[in-house]
Amino acid sequence: MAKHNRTVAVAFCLLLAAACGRAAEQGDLGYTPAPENLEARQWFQDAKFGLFIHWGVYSLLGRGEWVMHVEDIPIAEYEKLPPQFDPTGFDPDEWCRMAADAGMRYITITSKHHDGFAMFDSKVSDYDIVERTPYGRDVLKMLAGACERHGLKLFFYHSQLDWHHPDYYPRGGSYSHGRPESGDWQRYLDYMDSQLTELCTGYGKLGGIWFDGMWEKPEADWRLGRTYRLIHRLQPQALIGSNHHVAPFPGEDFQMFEKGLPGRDPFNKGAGISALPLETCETINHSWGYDRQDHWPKSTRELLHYLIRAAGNNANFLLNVGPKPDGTIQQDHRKRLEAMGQWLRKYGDTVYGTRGGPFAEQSWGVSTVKGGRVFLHVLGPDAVITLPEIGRPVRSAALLDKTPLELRATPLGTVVKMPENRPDEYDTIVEVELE
Ligand code: H79
Repeated sequence: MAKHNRTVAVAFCLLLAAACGRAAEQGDLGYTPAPENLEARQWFQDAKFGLFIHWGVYSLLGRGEWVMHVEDIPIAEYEKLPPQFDPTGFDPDEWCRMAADAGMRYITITSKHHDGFAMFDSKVSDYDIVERTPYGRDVLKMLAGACERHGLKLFFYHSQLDWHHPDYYPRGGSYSHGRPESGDWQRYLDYMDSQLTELCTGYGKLGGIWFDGMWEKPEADWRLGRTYRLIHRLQPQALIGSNHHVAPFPGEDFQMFEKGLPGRDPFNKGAGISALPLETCETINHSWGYDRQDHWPKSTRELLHYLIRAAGNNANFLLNVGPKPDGTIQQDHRKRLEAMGQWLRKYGDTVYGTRGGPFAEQSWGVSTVKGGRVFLHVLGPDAVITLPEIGRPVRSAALLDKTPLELRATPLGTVVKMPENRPDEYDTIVEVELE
């Protein structure tokens, strides 16, 4: 008996040690989100729609934010860009008005992209907008003030990958033109933590931090636990997410997907779909940073359907614009955002504050649910739609103006007859009552 107990105790210790080892690797033992953080997660899930902004000195070239890597531009050449960056047309209130009119509830903007250039007044580096550009102003601070005035929350996109900092070493697979074959990784992480401290202390209450770039060195020690604890200590309500394409690590508060609905994004490395709030991001045209050759924006219909499908899949939609180097936003992109806002003013009730509905996505569209009300979003011209069996019979179905729709129970599920005249060109919304 004693021997058996010892065996059990040893086995338990081994298990515990293994579990601790795994958690220690990720640098965080038992993350418990603060009450403010849990509340912010609810807010985030209710908010549903945000504006993503990729803006930096790369915008000057108009060939996307990856131009330094794609054209293999030497650092000394790239450093000639900041002295040309003078966005005299930048009006943060105008950006916020545009976002709010589009029905967006938050903005996520690049504080630093892979090129390493800080779009804010950093004291731990001189490679920043205040010290290197003729404009000389902290655009993030200006935007933070405007967000406050327009009731929008502000998130910072921050690249962990850095093509400029000498201590970003060992490097990953991207840009390396003539960079030194040495560098102090821990010192780089200290630098990143210092910049994050600046971002978490000088810009008011943040919505969160949106990390990107650790996918380049998935095996490296990123000291995630330490960095995440720092952010959570300074800004308990700030939501941390990271675009690493794998399952969320402890300390993260939402899970994101790039260019695809949850689990269907092209970069997915078996990330699964976690119980955290979800967000998917996409561009209006084909580029994140300004691309002056890309005149092919997605249609309002396609963008609205993306938002609605995201909601039906229990996720937020973070839709990107890449402002021009002068700080203005392309007219054709603005027009689409305006149209989305018009639609949301009519039908937002079936999107904001909802969660993914009881019917999984079907060929006809998606469902959302809010306080027991179930909405079907029929996105195609289907004459009839079939609701799969979910163990709760469908009692009735009606358009939002209460026009009842005919139902028929079949072995495949409940068939709903769609009206001949559709009240809306993008989405026929049907409210169903379940038993
Ligand atoms: O910030 C945006 C992108 O810059 C970043 N994540 C989003 C949110 C991102 N990092 N990596 N990727 C996206 C995918 C990389 C695509 C690439 Fe390419 C293919 C890089 C080089 C070849 C596409 C084509 C981008 C530049 C050329």
